[in-house]
Amino acid sequence: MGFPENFLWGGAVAANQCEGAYQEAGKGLCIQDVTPHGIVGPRTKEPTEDNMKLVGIDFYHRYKEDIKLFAEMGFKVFRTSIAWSRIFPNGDEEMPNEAGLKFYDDLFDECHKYGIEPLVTLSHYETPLHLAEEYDGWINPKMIGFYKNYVTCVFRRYKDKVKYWLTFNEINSILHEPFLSGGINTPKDKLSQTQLFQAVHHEFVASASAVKIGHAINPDFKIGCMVLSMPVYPLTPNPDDVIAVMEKDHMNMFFADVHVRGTYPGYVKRYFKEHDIELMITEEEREILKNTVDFVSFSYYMSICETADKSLGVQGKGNLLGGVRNPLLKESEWGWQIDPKGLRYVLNTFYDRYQKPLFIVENGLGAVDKLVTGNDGNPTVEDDYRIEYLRDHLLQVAEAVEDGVEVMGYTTWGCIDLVSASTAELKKRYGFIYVDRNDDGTGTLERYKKKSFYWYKKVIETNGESL
Ligand code: BGP
Repeated sequence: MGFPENFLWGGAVAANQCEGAYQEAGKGLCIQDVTPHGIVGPRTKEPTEDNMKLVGIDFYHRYKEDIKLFAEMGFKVFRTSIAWSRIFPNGDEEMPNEAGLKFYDDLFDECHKYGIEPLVTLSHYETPLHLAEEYDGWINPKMIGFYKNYVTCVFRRYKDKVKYWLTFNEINSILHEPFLSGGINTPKDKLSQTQLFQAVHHEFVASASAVKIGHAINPDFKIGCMVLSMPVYPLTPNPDDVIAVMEKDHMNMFFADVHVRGTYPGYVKRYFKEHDIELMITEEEREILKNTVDFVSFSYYMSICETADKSLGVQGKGNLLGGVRNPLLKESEWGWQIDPKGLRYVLNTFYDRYQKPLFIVENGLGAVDKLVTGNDGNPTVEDDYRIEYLRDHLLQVAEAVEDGVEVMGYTTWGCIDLVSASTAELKKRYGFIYVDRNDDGTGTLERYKKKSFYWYKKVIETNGESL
């Protein structure tokens, strides 16, 4: 049992959660810059000092040091995003901001210096604020044009530096977090289902357009979709629960289905009909959707249960999708239920359905870490819990490979500590590298290697043999 040769081992971050420098070199504000307390908290129009994302972990200034550490672990791939508002500060300009483009030139060069392949998310929960306020985000069809202008610009600029691209981070999360995921400024409770699915449709068209544009610029580009995966299990063997699972799953699979098959599936058409959802879809757009992705990527943190009988089961805190708690699983300190076998299940499900290469672009454990003094006298974290989490998941990836699933690579989420997307805290740490920064804004921003750093280095060195 083993991992394929050339397996892309690495780690993942997103610009808005690590870069900081939110106003530097001509950058415009993005929606995250005005979200002080995470997606569940209040929003303000002006950036506030208590928004951790404004400083992040200062990756913008320290990326050389960080990439050197990734290289020391042996990373083959590094997933990050381009902050759209560094390139087009308002999002609707014609001409890009050269200083923003230059930053990513330098960043990608630094990766290549160590033989690390960049994997770039084009839009990771960081829509330019102006597009949210002026156009109401992806509800507006004009967004397709702005996005096309942006992706054309970065595809051209980095055509020899970046090969792997993801069009939208966790595109299915728009149904649950329309502001964070879709830059939709209208409050969630005022949105109609038609508006929401129209926004989804605009993103589909934008994503398929990116595939078309990207392949025309460089036929070697590998462009994938990215979905939040969360297997759903029936809470009981009652067939009604099985059907409830199927329906919940449909709403999730719908997103990858359109990206891979290029058309709307029948079960969604039925859902639209039964919920009086009428979308504006042109013939031209139907044609564009046929530009399907080269691979499917996803995040995986947990599974959930579903039941038709709403009096049964307890709602879990969940990731963005919520769901009924599985009574058999343990959970993280944030209530995310830990289920390594669910990862094998997801990999098999996607592969059976699509027969496309798969890329696990997020997986990891958010935990409170305690800094101690290591044997060498340097600060470190004895994060055996993180090692156990990652090992258990990777063993299931190996099982899936044995099942015949084509897995391109694996990037752990938050390979260096960063600001949480859902809570905007830094105490929810995922990294192999500890960053000395606290939620009250104190800390030197120094980087320290955790125990898991050495563990992951060995895993990569042995291509998974040492697990
Ligand atoms: C995913 C997002 C990431 C990331 C991760 C962990 O939903 O794509 O941006 O942050 O989850 O979530 P959190 O930061 O809330 O712990």
